[in-house]
Amino acid sequence: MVSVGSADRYLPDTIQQAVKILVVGAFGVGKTTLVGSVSEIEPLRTEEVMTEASIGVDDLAGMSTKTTTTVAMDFGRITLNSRLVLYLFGTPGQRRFWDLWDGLAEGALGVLVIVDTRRLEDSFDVLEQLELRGLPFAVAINQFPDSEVHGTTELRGALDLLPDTPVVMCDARERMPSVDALISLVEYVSDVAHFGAESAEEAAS
Ligand SMILES: Nc1nc2c(ncn2[C@@H]2O[C@H](COP(=O)(O)OP(=O)(O)O)[C@@H](O)[C@H]2O)c(=O)[nH]1
Ligand SMILES: [Mg+2]
Repeated sequence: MVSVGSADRYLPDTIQQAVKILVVGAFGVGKTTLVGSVSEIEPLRTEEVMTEASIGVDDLAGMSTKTTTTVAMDFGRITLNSRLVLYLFGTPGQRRFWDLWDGLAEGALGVLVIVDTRRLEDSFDVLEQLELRGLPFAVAINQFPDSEVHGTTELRGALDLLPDTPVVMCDARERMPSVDALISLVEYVSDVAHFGAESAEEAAS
């Protein structure tokens, strides 16, 4: 018998597809937060207190309380519906980690890019890299309390996105909007690759 406490850790027998999703974005946009919000297993984190060396490299402006930076990645899992499970790999967006992406992107279905509109320009490099690498992505705008509210049309323009790239508003601290962002990505990639995804209603349960 499976004990109550461990029930979440086991996948239902009905699961037919396990897919890998990368969660990327500039420093401090909320990658670790989002993976933590949605993961049904205790997320694995490799955070390290910032060293003197990375201070000044990782821009701390506006983030006085952030004292850790992701040095490798976050890992989490979410069962989207009875047949589909996502494995999430939160991957640092800083330039010095781009070589890591090659290995991590292998076999990935798609990428969720988290963007902080207070520092929009920090996301340009990440988006450009994804385009160069031909990785399909959706954009999740992580709304912080002091973020100005922008419409998706305006953001699309500012980020120079293709018309079919999904853009979703999100609060990385909240499970449902974060799950919705992942569903948008899966649906988008399904359309592109005729991947057998399920409807958002089933996934939201
Ligand atoms: N207010 C607010 N704070 C957030 C949100 N997402 C992340 N944070 C905070 O912003 C900081 C950076 O988030 P983190 O997930 O570590 O960013 P990462 O570098 O992309 O992994 C942390 O202190 C979070 O608690 C959000 O949606 N709203
Ligand atoms: Mg992080």
